[in-house]
Amino acid sequence: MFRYLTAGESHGKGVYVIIDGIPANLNLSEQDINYYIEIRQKGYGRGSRQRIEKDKVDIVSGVRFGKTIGSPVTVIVKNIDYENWKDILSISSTSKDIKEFNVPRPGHADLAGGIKYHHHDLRNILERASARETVARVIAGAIASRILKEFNIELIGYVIDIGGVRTFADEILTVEKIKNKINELDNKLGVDLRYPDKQKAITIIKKIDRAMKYGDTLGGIVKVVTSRLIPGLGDFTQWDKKLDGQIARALMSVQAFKGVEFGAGFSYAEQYGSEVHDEISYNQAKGFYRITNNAGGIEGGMTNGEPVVVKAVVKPISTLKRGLMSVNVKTKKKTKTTYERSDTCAVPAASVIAESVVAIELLKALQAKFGTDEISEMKANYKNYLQYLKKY
Ligand code: EPS
Repeated sequence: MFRYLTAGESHGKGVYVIIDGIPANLNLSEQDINYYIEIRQKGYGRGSRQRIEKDKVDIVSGVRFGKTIGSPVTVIVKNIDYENWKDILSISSTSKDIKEFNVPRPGHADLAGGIKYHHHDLRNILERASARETVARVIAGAIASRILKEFNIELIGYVIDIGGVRTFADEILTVEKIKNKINELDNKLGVDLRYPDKQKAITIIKKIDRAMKYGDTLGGIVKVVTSRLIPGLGDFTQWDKKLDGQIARALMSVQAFKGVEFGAGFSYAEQYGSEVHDEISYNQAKGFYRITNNAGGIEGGMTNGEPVVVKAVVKPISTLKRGLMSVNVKTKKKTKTTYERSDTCAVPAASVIAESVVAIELLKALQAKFGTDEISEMKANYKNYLQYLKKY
């Protein structure tokens, strides 16, 4: 089954990912992956680091003559900025001239990580806690999406809120329509927002500009929507096999993500059961289906046939130009946080990361049902299930 480990410091030599459990005989190219990691780099409100990095992947194992061979796939991305950090992040030499990072940023891993690992130079924490690591997750997600495509499973991660400017213009739209809408709007406005509402997009741009001007940052809400899925992915029989639990965990593990909701989510609390449960219909062409999708496509930890719909909230970036009050971990003196550079808003990038981690969890559920070793074998098993569904 698909599993992966990531490594690399934000300003170290590169980002690395080893992925196990990719079926053999899948066509896989570096372009398939670069497509996603280029999108991850974009987004209105990103900082100057993204002008330095031009992320490009290098597949170094597990692929031969354009096809996976069943062994672990290793992918690396070089950090171009490493040239400027060679001394600070040197593997061997130590220099007295290196300035330590001793003032933890509220909202970041700095303080808890420093205490936990006995470090007072908090660079040892922030380098790995950095969202630069998400390059690796998007690589894994791109490969997962590549496999899902073989089963006609599509998904899209996009933005529905930045700084409280919330759109509902995407509701009831299919993956393809959402994709068209966000691409069309980004082209029209000449920005990368991945947001489907023109009027409100202009308000968001102004809000990000204002945050930038005042040395502040902004968060938002991202949403991932899939195409209609087969029922029965995931499992109700054991707590850790529940697909919604797996997706929620994957999303919550992304840097800066603070909450997740499926379908109607927290608004379930405000309504009667008669208002929210998705009543069941049947016709021969479609099989069982629902008119509404308040469940977000998952009931009892399993897909119910409708699209999976999940949202996640991303907190504002915790590195603020204007600074926040903190305490120096060496001197114990009260002081403002220091600033070198950072993003003002990374919500559009977060939406691609969300899409990636959801793709990985969906693929794992697909593999649990249809196998892992070889792509045509998985497809044959899948086809068999589709035939069974017609008869059920
Ligand atoms: C990050 C801080 C910024 C971001 C970085 C995540 O980097 P720097 O400290 O080099 O300016 O740009 O994100 C990326 C490098 C990336 O590729 O997404 C942080 O502290 O989390």
